[in-house]
Amino acid sequence: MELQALIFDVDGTLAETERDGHRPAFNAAFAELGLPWHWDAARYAELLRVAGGRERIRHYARANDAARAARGDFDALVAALHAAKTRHYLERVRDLQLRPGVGALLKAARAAGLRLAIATTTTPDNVSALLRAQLGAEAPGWFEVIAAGDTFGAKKPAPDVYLHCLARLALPASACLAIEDSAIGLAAARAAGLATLVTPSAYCLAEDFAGAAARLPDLAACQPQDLQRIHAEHFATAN
Ligand code: XBP
Ligand code: MG
Repeated sequence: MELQALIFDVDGTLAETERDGHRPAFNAAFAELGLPWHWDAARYAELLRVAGGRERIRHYARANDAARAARGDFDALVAALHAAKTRHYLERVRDLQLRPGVGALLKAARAAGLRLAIATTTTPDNVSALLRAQLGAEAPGWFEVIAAGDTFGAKKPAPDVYLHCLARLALPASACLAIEDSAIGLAAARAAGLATLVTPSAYCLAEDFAGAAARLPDLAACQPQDLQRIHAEHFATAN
């Protein structure tokens, strides 16, 4: 089937948000709330296997600060940390830069008549703030579907957010191409039946991307026709 829509991941795919936004924001929140926690780059790369900020905090605390995680006020602490983290992230969003080729590809895809969607596990406000800050106030409107956060079922690597996008687009997976940066993102897209182009982000370079339709260092010089070729070759090989 002909390629009709692109479904973009956000964190790590549109920009190096994990390295330049989320990790510093988590650490700022830990400091603000007086916790003796700090996530360095190596630790954070491991923690990225757990999607979602609240889930990541819980996972880390259970493994590294079990006494605190067992306290009755732990849920309230996670909520307060995540709210502080989101505030710190939003303060940084203007300083983030899109990865090479992202802005040009979005514009070229629109001009070529491809439909656009977003499938991400991050907080919805983070997505619209990034799009507005880096692409202009009208940019969120370029996407027919922005599926973000935890309202669509299980987070990546579960396929739920992609299945939601496909349902809202009213397209079969075979008419779409997902663009991801991480192994859990690839797993989510593949579980939804999508051909997936991977452009690994800084913390995901060593991950296993078996099953990807293609792997590129970034989207620089990537044109809609390149995506059409990747999509067609994937389904030609799969059938
Ligand atoms: C990546 C993530 C996100 C962010 C944190 O999402 O795992 O959880 O690291 O975001 P994706 P929140 O690659 O799907 O865009 O703190 O807002 O949950
Ligand atoms: Mg990602």
